[in-house]
Amino acid sequence: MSKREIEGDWVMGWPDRKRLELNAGKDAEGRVLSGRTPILDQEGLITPTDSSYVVTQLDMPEPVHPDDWTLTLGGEVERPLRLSLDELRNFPGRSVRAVTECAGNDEGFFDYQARGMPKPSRRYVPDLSRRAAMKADRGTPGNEELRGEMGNTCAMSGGEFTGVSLAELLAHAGPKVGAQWVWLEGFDRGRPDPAVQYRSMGHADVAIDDPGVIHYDKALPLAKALDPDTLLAWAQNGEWLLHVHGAPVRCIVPGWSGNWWVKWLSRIEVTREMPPCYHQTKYFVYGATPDDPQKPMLTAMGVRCIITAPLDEDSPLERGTHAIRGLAWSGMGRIERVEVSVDGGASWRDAHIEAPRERWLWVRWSYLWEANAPGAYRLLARATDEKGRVQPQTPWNYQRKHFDGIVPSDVVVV
Ligand SMILES: Nc1nc2c(c(=O)[nH]1)N[C@H]1C(S)=C(S)[C@@H](COP(=O)(O)O)O[C@H]1N2
Ligand SMILES: [Mo]
Repeated sequence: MSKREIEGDWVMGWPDRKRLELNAGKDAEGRVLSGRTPILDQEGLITPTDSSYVVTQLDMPEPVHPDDWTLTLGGEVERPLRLSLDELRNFPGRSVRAVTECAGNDEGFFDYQARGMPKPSRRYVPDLSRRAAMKADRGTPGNEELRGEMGNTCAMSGGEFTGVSLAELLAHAGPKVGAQWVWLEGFDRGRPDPAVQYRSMGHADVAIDDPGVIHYDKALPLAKALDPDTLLAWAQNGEWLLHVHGAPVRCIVPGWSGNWWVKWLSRIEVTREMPPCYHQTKYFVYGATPDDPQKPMLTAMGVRCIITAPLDEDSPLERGTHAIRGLAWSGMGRIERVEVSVDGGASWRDAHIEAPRERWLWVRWSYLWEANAPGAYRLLARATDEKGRVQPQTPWNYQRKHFDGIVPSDVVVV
């Protein structure tokens, strides 16, 4: 071993580089209630499970032993099902690699672009333990407090999920003519915390709905439920699903924001009409203002492209060659193109996209920049997906969901 020790962690008894670390919010017993991915430190495409972000809208449920778990599938079907985990695992399996992204991820960048607020940084994430404590005492934050609140960021991770296609189960059960929705329910319960919605609005001076104590539920339109990549998964990254990620079984809905990926799944019901799920009709909706009569539910994400280096805080940069690097992904499939501008958008060049380019996973991209003249530079990156969509796709909305704008890196070369 060389005399110089690596500054980092000890792994398997040897000095090693620092491992990724989840930024976590914990309860008094040290149990994780929420977490954010250290995305700037991630190498490769798959986020290690321990560093994958964690979001829970209601109360974290008690774990259910896999042998005691059952899934029911009923409603508008010819043959209702009741399955144990072993029975579910006997259906033809499938693995999908996909990005999970919370609908409210990067919400602070909306304020930066639309309202001239300071630019957030993915290096600094909110104090999640403070938020967990706030959630526990159900306090409603005041407007002042919310203005000082840092927006949600780093609520995104890439993973490989293993399970069965929901379509296989539905085919077995036989949806009746007229069936339109597949209603998915988790066994977690709780009363939605008003602070969560106030934070996503950035102010607390409007009345919001209180549905009381509910199960977390979502109803997928039949077409998305029948997409073969929509899974019921029991494994993530080669291991059984962790409790915080919805064990024993959760839903995987590639391309659609995290709120569709129902965790702790226990009940499926096929219906003709959309059931009035709170997290589908009141929260996780678009709309220009809180009283906008048009509040469509969120579905597919827009087109995302983020610069991971260099960031504003890496400035000043030495003159010379710099790799501009980042990640790009889309809610509607494969990334076909990434372009970079080093002159604030006056001209664009193609970046190199690293293989593989999977349909639902992000891609890594890079561009070698010859920064030979001192000065201030505005670096931009934008992506195009297989549907020809270029970012941004999602306009400002009052809960600041699905941000997919182009965020510059402003750097100085000396
Ligand atoms: N049962 C249940 N499923 C849920 C939630 C929840 O509160 N309860 N939160 C949703 C939200 S808003 C997100 S962003 C994702 C987060 O998944 P993760 O914690 O595995 O990253 O789970 C979704 N599935
Ligand atoms: Mo979310």
